[in-house]
Amino acid sequence: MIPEDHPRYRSLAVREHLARCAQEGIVTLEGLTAHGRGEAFDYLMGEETSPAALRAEQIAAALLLSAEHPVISVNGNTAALAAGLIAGLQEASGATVEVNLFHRTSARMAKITRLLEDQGVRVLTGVPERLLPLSHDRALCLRAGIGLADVVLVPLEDGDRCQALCAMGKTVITIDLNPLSRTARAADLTIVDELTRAVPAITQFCRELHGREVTTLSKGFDNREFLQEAIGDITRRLEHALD
Ligand code: PTJ
Repeated sequence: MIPEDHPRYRSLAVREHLARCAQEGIVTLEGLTAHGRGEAFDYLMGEETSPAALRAEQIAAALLLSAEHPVISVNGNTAALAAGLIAGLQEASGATVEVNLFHRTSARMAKITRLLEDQGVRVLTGVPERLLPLSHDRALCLRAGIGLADVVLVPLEDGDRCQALCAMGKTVITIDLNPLSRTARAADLTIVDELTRAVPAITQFCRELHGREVTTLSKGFDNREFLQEAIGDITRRLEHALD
């Protein structure tokens, strides 16, 4: 039992929740280590949304709203941390939600789909095909989902799928606390923010943005600037860590 007055209560409660999700087979053990890496970068970012991340979240909303076939790709960690938040984003953006796993088994696919549906997400299902040139199972996706997508949101992603999706001409948005990751550098737009802060912010922008704002925001941004600002934020925090 974690006492609510513990200074790291939220972090410990999330870990406990993810450990339970791992026992249930929703999150993998590898997913727990991926979460630890994310936590470390979040610590370095001050565990808050930076102005640059907020701008990226606004652009992400514009990209989703201006897409013909927006898709949100959900893995085990994303479902465990943010199933209800994904429902809100789906409702606000009109995006299709597809489950896509690195450690893919039919049991995990079914459990994650059920968790999402229980939280109100409409999950696209069907017969998966190997539509991406990858040797692992992230290649498996649905023709009417990721196959058709022009804009794909891939939170907590692996670099090679991100590159493969970009090479197919899709606009790829990622949420990744590590601004140095291959995914962060390969994506068209990287939101360097924690998943459960980023998703509600994108949802809110989807509700607020209209017409010309959507068109203007979805053009003419430079992902390197967002990465540079995140690296600058981390560097400044480290320089003043012991002040
Ligand atoms: O459920 P599966 O089988 O599809 O597997 C999912 C994981 C996450 C295990 C898989 O995609 C993976 O191994 O991912 P990586 O390559 O570790 O990349 C995950 C990235 O997400 C890392 O750069 C982490 O820093 C980052 N990250 C982890 N937790 C969060 C995060 N970024 C934002 N918010 C988080 N909560």
